[in-house]
Amino acid sequence: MAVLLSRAICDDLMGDSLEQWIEKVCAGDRRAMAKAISSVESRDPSSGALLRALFHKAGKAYTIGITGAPGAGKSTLLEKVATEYRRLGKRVGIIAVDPTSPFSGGAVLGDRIRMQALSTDEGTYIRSMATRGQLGGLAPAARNVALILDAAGCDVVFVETVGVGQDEVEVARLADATVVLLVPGMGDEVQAFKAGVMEIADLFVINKADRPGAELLERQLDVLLSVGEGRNEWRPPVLKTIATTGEGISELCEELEKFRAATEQSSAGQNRRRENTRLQLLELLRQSLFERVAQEQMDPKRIGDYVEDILARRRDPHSIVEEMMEVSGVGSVHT
Ligand SMILES: Nc1nc2c(ncn2[C@@H]2O[C@H](COP(=O)(O)OP(=O)(O)OP(=O)(O)O)[C@@H](O)[C@H]2O)c(=O)[nH]1
Ligand SMILES: [Mg+2]
Repeated sequence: MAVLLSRAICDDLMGDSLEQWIEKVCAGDRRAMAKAISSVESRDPSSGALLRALFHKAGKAYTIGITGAPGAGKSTLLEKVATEYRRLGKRVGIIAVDPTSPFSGGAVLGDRIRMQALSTDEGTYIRSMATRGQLGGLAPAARNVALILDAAGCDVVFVETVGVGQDEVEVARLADATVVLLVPGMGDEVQAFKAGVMEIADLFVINKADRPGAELLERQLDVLLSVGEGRNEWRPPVLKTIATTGEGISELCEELEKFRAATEQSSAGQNRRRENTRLQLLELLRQSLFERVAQEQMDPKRIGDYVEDILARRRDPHSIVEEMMEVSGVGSVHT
């Protein structure tokens, strides 16, 4: 796949200064972008300076989170929506957050991405990200990758996550707009409630509307939404799509643009951006603190010893964490 990074590509850019590298990223140079993303994902020493510089070049992209149950058709839908934005001349970035199977131990790249047509397109950049191994959390990592794509000139950045856990829900929420994908006949309306997904949806999409039960699900959603009506400025629309044929895709794009226009100036939109920024700041602080401690003390052997101590009730976890913080010079938790 063209978007995957190879060691040779990294070496290719080794001669660049940080300034040249940043310049290339902002010019949309794919190799520079790939290197930037890898650098940020592995949190290598150059990533901090890079992110600081890119922050001032970013801020123009419309980020759209799309979440839903495994196999709901997110990737199929995304390919169609992205193609529509490409038709309008927009540059598109796609981050596919790939739930790492505990059995395979690594992300199965490409397997879950049904975007062959787009992967060779000049104006589209697709990147897969593993859920596991993101030191400091998935949401900050995804946010950083989105920032790079934004700085690189992507007008729209999509983040696809499987809506199974809190992490994924958080990732979907970091976007400017969150699309929740449901499919008929899966008891999704109940699932959505459980995962707290109802609250984060700006738009509902009933995909696989060619299947029986789409109207029923639509009615159920309408009832649920009418309960919250009047409380918010924006009532999430419910759209029906058949991602495989492209039915309903242009309507979805229209709604996405409507939402964008509605939230750009509104107080609800401003509140959301403010809340997102607050979360981001706190995440970053948490990540920085974690890494300061982690570098010195996250040795698996040492952690293993602590675990044994706690299991045997020789020590309590609170005082161990206190001690780790103190040794790292972060200070005491209970100051
Ligand atoms: N009948 C029908 N099938 C669909 C539709 N949309 C997607 N599919 C099929 O559903 C399957 C899963 O589609 P994906 O796009 O990979 O779903 P996903 O949500 O991205 O899946 P994960 O990333 O693995 O969670 C594929 O076989 C698609 O062809 C639809 O509207 N109708
Ligand atoms: Mg997918």
